[in-house]
Amino acid sequence: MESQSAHQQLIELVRQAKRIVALTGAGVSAESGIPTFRDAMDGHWSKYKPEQLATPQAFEADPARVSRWYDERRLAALGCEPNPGHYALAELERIKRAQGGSVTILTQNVDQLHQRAGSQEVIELHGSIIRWRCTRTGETQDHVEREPLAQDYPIKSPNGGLWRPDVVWFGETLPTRALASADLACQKMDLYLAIGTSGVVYPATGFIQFALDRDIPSVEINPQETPISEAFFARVREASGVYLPALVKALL
Ligand code: BJW
Repeated sequence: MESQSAHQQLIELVRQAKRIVALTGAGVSAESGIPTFRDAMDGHWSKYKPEQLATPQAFEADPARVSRWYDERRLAALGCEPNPGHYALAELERIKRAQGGSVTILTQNVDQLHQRAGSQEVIELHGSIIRWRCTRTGETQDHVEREPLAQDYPIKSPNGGLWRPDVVWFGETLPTRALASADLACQKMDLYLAIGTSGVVYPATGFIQFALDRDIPSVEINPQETPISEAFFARVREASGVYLPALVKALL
């Protein structure tokens, strides 16, 4: 979306839309200082691939390593603030709600920054890194404390289980309720946005098919091309923290 007229067209698309669905990914939090999922490894972790740690098999093989990685990422997320992209989406939701519409965020992010920015309709497709779950009972606990959860990992629960982050790993199914809510939102949407996601992970990346099947306009907002860029009606090659505030400002 290079030219001024294309930019104006997109503003009109958003202005006219009543029910917007925005799929978000790690790129939306990049400007908050949280590395994207596929860039997430540095220092001690540089010898691992994130895909190798984000699996039930990795947790089974080395629960200490996986728990430590997630606790470090939990602390990093808590130490970051929402950025102008998160706030713009929350503002867009307020605008659309005031007009009787909606903005539903389907987020693959586990950092809860959309909620902290004030977005109300946020569906966490891949869970939350702030919430941890007992492997034995399924009980969950929120951990907003800004100190490590343990000195020694893995973290044992009182009933003989282990605490693991309440996130969705590769090979695990997404929470049924989140998927059902996402499907419902997609069935009602009249504009689909995919923001800051590489578009390689299913089932989230498949939501574009809803838009294609129903001739609903769709926009990808990502500084980089993705494997599914061509499926979108329009593409914006800008950072979300720059583009979204400008878009929302243009609506006012
Ligand atoms: C910016 C920016 C800026 C940078 N502004 N943008 C073969 C074919 C099809 C499917 C499968 C298959 N084999 C296996 C599967 C299924 C599998 C899958 O999709 N695998 C693919 C890798 C092929 N999916 C699953 O297993 C899912 N479950 C499932 O399908 O259940 C049924 C089933 C079970 C068993 C077998 C088959 C089916 C579960 C997926 C769970 C994903 N979980 C993770 C980890 C969560 C916890 C954690 O954070 O550690 O979720 S993986 C990881 O990827 C994380 C992310 O949410 C997710 C998506 O990544 P995202 O957000 O797109 O981040 P990046 O880093 O990839 O991209 C960032 C983007 O931002 C880039 O494009 C940048 O350009 C951009 N960017 N700065 C805007 N400022």
